[in-house]
Amino acid sequence: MEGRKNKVLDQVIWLNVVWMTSLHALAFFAITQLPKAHPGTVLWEYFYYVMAGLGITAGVHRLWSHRAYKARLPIKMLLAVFNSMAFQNSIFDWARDHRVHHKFSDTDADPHNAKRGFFFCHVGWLMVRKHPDVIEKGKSIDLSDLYNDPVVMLQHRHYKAAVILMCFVVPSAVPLLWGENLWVSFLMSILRYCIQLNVTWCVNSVAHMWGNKPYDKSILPTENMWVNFFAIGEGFHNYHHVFPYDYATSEYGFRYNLTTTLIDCMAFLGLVSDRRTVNPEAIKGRKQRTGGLSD
Ligand code: ST9
Ligand code: ZN
Ligand code: ZN
Repeated sequence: MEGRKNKVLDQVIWLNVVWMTSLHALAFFAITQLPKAHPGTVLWEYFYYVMAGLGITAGVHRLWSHRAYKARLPIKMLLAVFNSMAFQNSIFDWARDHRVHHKFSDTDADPHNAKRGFFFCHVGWLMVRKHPDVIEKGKSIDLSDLYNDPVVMLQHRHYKAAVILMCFVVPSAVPLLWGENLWVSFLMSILRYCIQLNVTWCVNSVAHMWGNKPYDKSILPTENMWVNFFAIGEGFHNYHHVFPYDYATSEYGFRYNLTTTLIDCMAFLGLVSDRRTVNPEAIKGRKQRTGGLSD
C-alpha cells in the first residue's frame, strides 16, 4: 500500500534522468581512456578526490549539518571551496536534506528513504520530486545557523559558478601544466566526480542495508568497513545515527578515519575547536541496551 502511494506520487524529472545517465556513460567511457592518462593526472584526481571528499565529510557533514566542532573563518572558507569541488548541491541544501534524513530516517519524510529500495536511496531520489512529507516535515528543522553563516550563504548564492569552476574547469585545466590532453583531463575529472558521487550515495544505500548494528539493532543504518574506507571515515553509520553529534563519527576516534585525523590535526594547530564527543560509558550503556551484532 505504502509502495503504491509512493508510485502515484513520484514525478520523474527527466532532465535529471538524462543528466545522471550521461554522467555515468561518460564515466564508463573515461575508464577506457585511463591508459592514455598521464600518471600525474591520475595522482592529481586522487588528490582532488580527497580534498572534495573532505569538503563533504569534514565540511558539510560534520561541521555544517551536525555542528560537531567549530572552525575558524579561513578553514570554513577552505571547506566551502573543497565542498564546491564535490558538486553535491550547496552546503545549505545538503545540510537541510541531511538534517531531515536524521530526524525522519527511513520514513517518507526522509529524502532518501532506504525502505523504498536500493535504487531509490542510492540515486533514484535525485531523479524525482521529493515526497510531500520531506517538504512538510522538513519545515520543522531549525536552519537559523545556516542562514546566519555568511560562508554558507555566499556559496549558496554563487553555487552554479562555484561548481563549474571547482568541479570541472580547475581540475581539468591543471593537468595541462604537465602536457595532458584537455579531453583526457576532462574525462578524468568526470570519472573522479562520478566515483565520488557513488561512494557518497553508498552511505545512504549500502550502509542502510548491509553491515552490523552494534549500537541500535532497531534502525536500518549499519557499520560497513568497505564504505568506510572509500568514504574516508563515514562508514560507521549505525554509530553515527545513534550519536550524530560526535565529531569523530565513531567510537574509535582517529582509527580508520582519515577525516577525524585531519580534524584532529587542525585542532592541534588551533584552527578548529569544541570537538564534541560521547562519554564512553554512554556508548557502553547504549550498546548493552539496544545493540545487536547482525542485521
Ligand atoms: C548529491 C547529494 O549527490 C548527495 C547527498 C548524499 C548524502 C549522504 C549522507 C551520508 C553521510 C555523509 C557521508 C559522506 C561521504 C562522502 C565520501 C566522500 C569521499 N526540508 O530540492 P527541491 C522545499 S547531489 C524542507 O528542488 P524538488 C524548499 O522550499 C548531485 N524543505 O525539491 C525548496 O525550495 P528552496 C548533484 C525542503 O522540487 C523546495 O522544497 N545534484 C526540503 O522536489 C524545492 O526543493 C543534482 O543532480 C527539506 N529537506 O526537487 C541535483 N527540501 O530550495 C538533483 C526541499 O528554494 N536535485 N524543500 O528553498 C534536484 O534536481 C532536485 O532537488 C530534486 C527534487 C529533483 C531531487
Ligand atoms: Zn543515514
Ligand atoms: Zn549525519
